[in-house]
Amino acid sequence: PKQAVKVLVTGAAGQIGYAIVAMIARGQMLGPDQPVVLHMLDLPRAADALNGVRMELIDAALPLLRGVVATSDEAEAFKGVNVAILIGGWPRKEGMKRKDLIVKNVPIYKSQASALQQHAAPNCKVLVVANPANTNALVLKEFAGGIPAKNITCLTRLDHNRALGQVAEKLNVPVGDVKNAIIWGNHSSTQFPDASHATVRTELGERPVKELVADEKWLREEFVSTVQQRGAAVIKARKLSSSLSAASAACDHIRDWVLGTPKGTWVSMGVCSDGSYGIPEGTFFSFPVTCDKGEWSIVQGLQIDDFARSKMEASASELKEEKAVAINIL
Ligand code: NAX
Repeated sequence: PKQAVKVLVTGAAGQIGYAIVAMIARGQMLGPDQPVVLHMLDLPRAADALNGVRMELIDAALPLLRGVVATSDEAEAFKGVNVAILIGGWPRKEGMKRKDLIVKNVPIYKSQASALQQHAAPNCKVLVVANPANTNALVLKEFAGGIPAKNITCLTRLDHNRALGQVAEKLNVPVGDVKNAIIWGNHSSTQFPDASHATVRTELGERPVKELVADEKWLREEFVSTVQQRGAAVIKARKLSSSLSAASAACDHIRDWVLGTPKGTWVSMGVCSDGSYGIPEGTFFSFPVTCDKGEWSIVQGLQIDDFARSKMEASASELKEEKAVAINIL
């Protein structure tokens, strides 16, 4: 029998937290035969709600779930964890600028970096979901010295999945037949959703989305803006931000990282740049990656035209500005 993996979810009393803990305990993140122990962290003011989530997890009688820790103590929450999904943070309120969001969240991520370094398993894999996700990941890297930079990532898989979904809707094909979209850059409205390398499985083999859509304007304009603005559209419709899709994407991200991407398929992950595609080293940027044996690597050699280049540069320069704001307050 496999040993249980300890998975930390921060902000576990929140919306995404509520959706993701059940997914993890049902094997959607680490596989259907992998037992887990859930560590859930939230603020003291959410302690009652968190305890309610703990009770529901027990009541769901989930066979893979081998234990639940519900706490507002960072040290206890991070103790020995192998996977950390960091969702907790200061939420964006109406009228709040991106800069204010950075100012509120950077100190939280500095504190969590030291908890991570002191208490987590040394090979812990970290996924930052909380916004500003890329900059929070950068802060973690800077302040969690003991954890290798390659173990720290941020979530752009939701944007990636949204891109696959838009192509599937446009072509009226099952989303499972669409692959190799790319999200480049920041998890923000400057991200560049790129379908120029994506393909669809057809009876005649794999065909480029570019050819099947045959509408350059849709691919460069409507597709890009729909994916960029999808989060806002969900808020408008639901009066709440994306949560089930965010939780599902976080499971996809960790599952592919740990268990590997299928041959010929890549996914988007926010990772620390090694200078690939001219993106400054050390920037947390979303790239196409493949994963094998628990390690991601950036897909190399894709053609980047002037249109793509300018979009990637705009997102990289926004990340540079976010970094400057973060450094200023640290
Ligand atoms: P909620 O406000 O429902 O939940 C956040 C939870 O975090 C709350 O329970 C709060 O008490 C807790 N929290 C706050 N500070 C904490 C701390 N220092 N330690 C532990 N817990 C803390 O937000 P929710 O809708 O679940 O969204 C969570 C985060 O995900 C937000 O930052 C949001 O912007 C971000 N998102 C990121 C996405 C991505 O693709 N990267 C998409 C979805 C989502 O918008």
